[in-house]
Amino acid sequence: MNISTENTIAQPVGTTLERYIMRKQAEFPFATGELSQLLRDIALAGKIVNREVNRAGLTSIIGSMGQQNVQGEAQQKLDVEANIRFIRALTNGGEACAVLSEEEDDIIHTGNCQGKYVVAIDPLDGSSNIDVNISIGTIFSIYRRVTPVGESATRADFLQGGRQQVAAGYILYGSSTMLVYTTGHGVAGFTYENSLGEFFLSHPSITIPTSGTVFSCNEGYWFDYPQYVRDYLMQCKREGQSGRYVGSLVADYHRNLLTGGIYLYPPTGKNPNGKLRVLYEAFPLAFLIEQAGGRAESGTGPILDIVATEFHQRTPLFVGSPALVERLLTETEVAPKEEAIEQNHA
Ligand code: AHM
Ligand code: MG
Repeated sequence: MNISTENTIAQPVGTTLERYIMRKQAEFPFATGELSQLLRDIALAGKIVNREVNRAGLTSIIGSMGQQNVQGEAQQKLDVEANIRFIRALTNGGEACAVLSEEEDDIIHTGNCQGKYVVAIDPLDGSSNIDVNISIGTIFSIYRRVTPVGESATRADFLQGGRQQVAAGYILYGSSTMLVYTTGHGVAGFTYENSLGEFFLSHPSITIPTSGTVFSCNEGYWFDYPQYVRDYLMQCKREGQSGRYVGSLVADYHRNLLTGGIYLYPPTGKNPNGKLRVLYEAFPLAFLIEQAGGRAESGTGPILDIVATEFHQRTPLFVGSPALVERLLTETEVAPKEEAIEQNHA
């Protein structure tokens, strides 16, 4: 039987995440496989969280924990479970010496002092959408540690600056579950096949369209937005562009990545530094977007140029198609130079 007959009778299932990671690792002669293992650990925890997200309505997992996380936000039960799942996978995997999570005040030492990497993670982003069956996500960022292997990780391992990331990605728990990641050589996307329990390569080389007709922001804060943001949005509306806002960063970001668009979380009166966190929301998404040909800015400079000084530091975020971000920054009276924002940039 020739290959084409074979393929007609039994269609190939495609490239698994596992095989893709191995292939990529083989392209780098000095790769030791540790980063590959880390990505596998994250994918494994993602599969488990995906299972819980899918069953959420049937189990007693939806609803609030009745407590707040370190940032004063109400914790959902799934927030807490996802946090446990990712930390456990990274601990058991052995490659990460420490983890910074949105759900924890301080870094978590995994006990793997020989591990060369640290991971910053938002285990379940879009908490307010958990109970209403709307897409949510996981966002992660990986650094090579700067402290000596064999010792305990310190703050310095996490506060290295956005351009020091060695890998970053997200998992979108949506109508399909997808894992999208970069190691600094382009962006690849994988779709989860439930019946086989595997992620398969579905988007081999993601590039964001140069421009687009979608703007994504919470317009409820309109009167609290800086004038340059309002001017930009007015321009979008005059042109008949579409407003699309799920309120889950990963979902809004993913749509704009594939179709072109801009996501805005500007500084507001309530949150003068924006709402989104530098280390496990803005940095990984900025790394991915630059790898996909897009831009991510804070209003005072590229997101990746920020050098964070606090684990849970926030930043305004304007991310998406390069022409749209450029337009926001150049065609409007850009960014009053609020001190608070400026402090973010070294
Ligand atoms: P979370 O990390 O507590 O879930 O908050 C982050 C979320 C993002 O997913 C989303 O883009 C944003 O907060 C929505 O905020 P708002 O409700 O202010 O529009
Ligand atoms: Mg979040």
